[in-house]
Formats: sequence, C-alpha cells, structure tokens
Amino acid sequence: MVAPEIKTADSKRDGEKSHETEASASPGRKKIDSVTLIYVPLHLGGSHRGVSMGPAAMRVAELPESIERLGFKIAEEVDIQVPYSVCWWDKQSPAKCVPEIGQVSQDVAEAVEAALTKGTIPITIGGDHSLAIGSIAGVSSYYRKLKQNWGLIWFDAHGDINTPESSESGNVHGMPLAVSLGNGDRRLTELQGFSPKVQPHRSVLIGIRDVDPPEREFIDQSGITPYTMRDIDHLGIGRVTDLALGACGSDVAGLHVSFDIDVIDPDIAPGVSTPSRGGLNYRESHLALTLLAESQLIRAIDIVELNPAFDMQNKTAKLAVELILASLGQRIL
Ligand SMILES: [Mn+2]
Repeated sequence: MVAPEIKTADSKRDGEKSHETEASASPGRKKIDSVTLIYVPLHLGGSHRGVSMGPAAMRVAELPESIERLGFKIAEEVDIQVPYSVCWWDKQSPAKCVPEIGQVSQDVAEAVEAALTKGTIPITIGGDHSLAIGSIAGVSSYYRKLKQNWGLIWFDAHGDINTPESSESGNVHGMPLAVSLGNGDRRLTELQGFSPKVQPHRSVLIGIRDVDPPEREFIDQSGITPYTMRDIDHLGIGRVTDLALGACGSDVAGLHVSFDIDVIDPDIAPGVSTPSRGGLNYRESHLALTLLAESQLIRAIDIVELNPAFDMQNKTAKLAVELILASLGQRIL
C-alpha cells in the first residue's frame, strides 16, 4: 500500500507550508514571487568567445517559460550591452579588457540593485564569471543601504580569486572573487565607490578542485570558508550545504548564489569554457540548490560560464535551467 507514504509526504508538505506562512508574516522574509532576468553575453573575461552565446542558449532552453510555469512572474528581462569586438590589453594592468569589463559590471550592478529594490530576485545569466563583479556590487550596494548583512555562496571548480599579478592568463573571469574581496585592479574593486563588496566571514566557496598555487594562499588569507570536492566526497553535499549556510551566519537578510556551471562534472555539463573533471553530479548539484532554496534566503542568483560552442544538443543549458528552478524552490512533492 502506498497510501501511508503519500500521507507522510503530504503532512510534511503541510507542515512546511505553515512554516512558510509564518515566515511571510515576519518582515523581510516575505515569499518573493517575481524575478528579473538579466542577460549578460560577456566573453571578455575569458579566452573562449562561445560563452557570449550563453544567454541565447538559455532562452532556447525555455528559461523564462519554465520560471513562469513554476509560478513566478517575470518582472522584466534586461539585456546588458557588451562590446563584441576583441578588446585591447591595456598597458596599465596585466588583466585583460578591464575598461570594457568595468563598464559592463557597472551596468550589471545597476540592473541587479534595481531588481532587488523592486522586490524581485535578479537572475544574472552569463556570460563569463567576470559578470559577478557587477552582480555582487549590486547586491552589496543594496544591502549596504539597508544596513543589513548578506551571505555569498560561490559554486565553482576554480578559486576565481586570482589577482592581475598572480594570474598567468590575465583573464578577469579568474579574478571576480578577489575583486569582490577588494583585491585587484582598482577600476573594478572601486565600482559603486566602495570596497570590499563582500564580507569574507559570510562568504563560502563550494566545489573547488582546480586551484592555482597563489590562490591557495589567497583563500587561506581571505577569511572565506572553502569546501573542496574532497570535503563533498567526505561529508556529502547535503552536509556541506548545511555547513555553508551556517558559515554565512544566522543574521543574514539574504544570500547571493553565484553558480559557475563548471562546478558540475563535465560528463554531464560539457558546455563550459574551462571544464575540470571530478565535479558535482546531477543529483548533488540539484540538492545543494534545493537546500539553499529551502532556507528561503536566496535573493540573487548568477548562472555563468555556459558555452554553447562546447555543448551537446543544448544539454548543459537545459541542466542550467533546471538548476535555476531548483534555486527558486522547485520540489519533487
Ligand atoms: Mn568561475
């Protein structure tokens, strides 16, 4: 007989619903039912131009329709303009395309902050991970004005914590976490007129496995909390996600989830610019985001590094859409 099982699931759901009602009654934890989609076809932070097709592939994979089917309203779709020409490597900095990325970051920051101010969840769709310089600046500026704490949860195969001096490639998509922590080219760190953007003791890195030697030291010195693939192998992604939530603190008003698709194993997510073996599997990536969604704290999401030029029949884009739905609270029952 399946009836008792169904009853158990239903009563659990009812219990959670009443919790949601309770949360809605308290200020600042109102259930948010609309999102702003911010498309950023940015490729200037990396070496593979196909990443600029990420937003188009997400639209082809029915991102907006899927979000609406989940019961959310799309408040607005914003297309950020990105110069497509190859930028010059200016001599002021060993980092590439800084003026161009700075302009895009400024536009992204304004769009993200506006989306938050309107009470929607900004979902920033890349594009390479350097766009997080802008999205994090927007989130940071929003909470700064409210004088509230917020947490950052960064999923990635890589550390993304290089500086122009430590980076071998000069690619800014390997630097956005460092920039957000206040280390890097001043034209990027000083965006919105203040630095650093993130509170290191409320910032977590999950899934790293391909870390440059200088980055190990930066991670150690930064005060952020790292969970490597070794930790996930050992503890399981559920426990790691719970620990990540704990590390952000019980006093955060919201979370920014910056999700680099290369955190997932390239066997199931081949459409990324810098694949690295030994990543999260299909269920682990879903569970991590589902648990974060259940915290009801997610206020902003980045989904980055989708590169359709390396994908197979758009399967990585379809997976990315599923993961956004998980972040928005889609559940099995
Ligand atoms: Mn990244």
